[in-house]
Amino acid sequence: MQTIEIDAEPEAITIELAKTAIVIIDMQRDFLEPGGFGESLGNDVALLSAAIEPCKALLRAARQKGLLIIHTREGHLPDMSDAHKAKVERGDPSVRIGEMGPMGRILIRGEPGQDIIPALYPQAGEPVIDKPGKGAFYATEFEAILQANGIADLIVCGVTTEVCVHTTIREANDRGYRCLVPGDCCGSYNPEFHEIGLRMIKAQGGIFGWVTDSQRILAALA
Ligand code: TIU
Repeated sequence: MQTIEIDAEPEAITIELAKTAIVIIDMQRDFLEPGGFGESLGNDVALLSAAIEPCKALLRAARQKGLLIIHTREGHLPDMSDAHKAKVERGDPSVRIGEMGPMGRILIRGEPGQDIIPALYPQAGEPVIDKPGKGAFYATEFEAILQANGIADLIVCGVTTEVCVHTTIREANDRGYRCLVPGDCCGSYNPEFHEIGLRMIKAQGGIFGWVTDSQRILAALA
């Protein structure tokens, strides 16, 4: 079983490849492209695009090594029975969850906007978790898949750093999974939240996990 050490903060972390999954959180058109959910909330979606190439490079290396790769998508059933009123009605978005936008109904499963961006599209056999919440564990089969595959550690990428990435890491941390976060594979509509979000993960001796970057993971995988 191959074990590698990855340079990270607050300290290097040693992982077994067979027990590690790459988790790509919500790299969806609804968050990264104009006309989707992210823009409806008043955000500049271009701020997330810097994470695409680092994620792509990491996915390529992980596929070569045979690591388990899991993708998530935030979104709701077409009848919205899994969308809490509090989530749908909050704020003053230009288009609400479930309403029609240029990429179909906002954040609804099966609509073009809810799907993953072409550059990071899942390959056949890679699990895709549709989640109604911010975290990947809530109301999904995510943990069952991790357990069935003997996964102990997660390399967590995606968007947005302080929202769905953070929630997933916090949920994972409470369940005993170690999380390693390559900061350049994540992104936020608010660069300050991105930076502070990463600092929060690795503070206090790695209270939620470890922070690194794609280059350091690629070097360890080479
Ligand atoms: N708005 C925002 O920053 N994020 C979300 O609503 N969902 C995710 O982070 N995926």
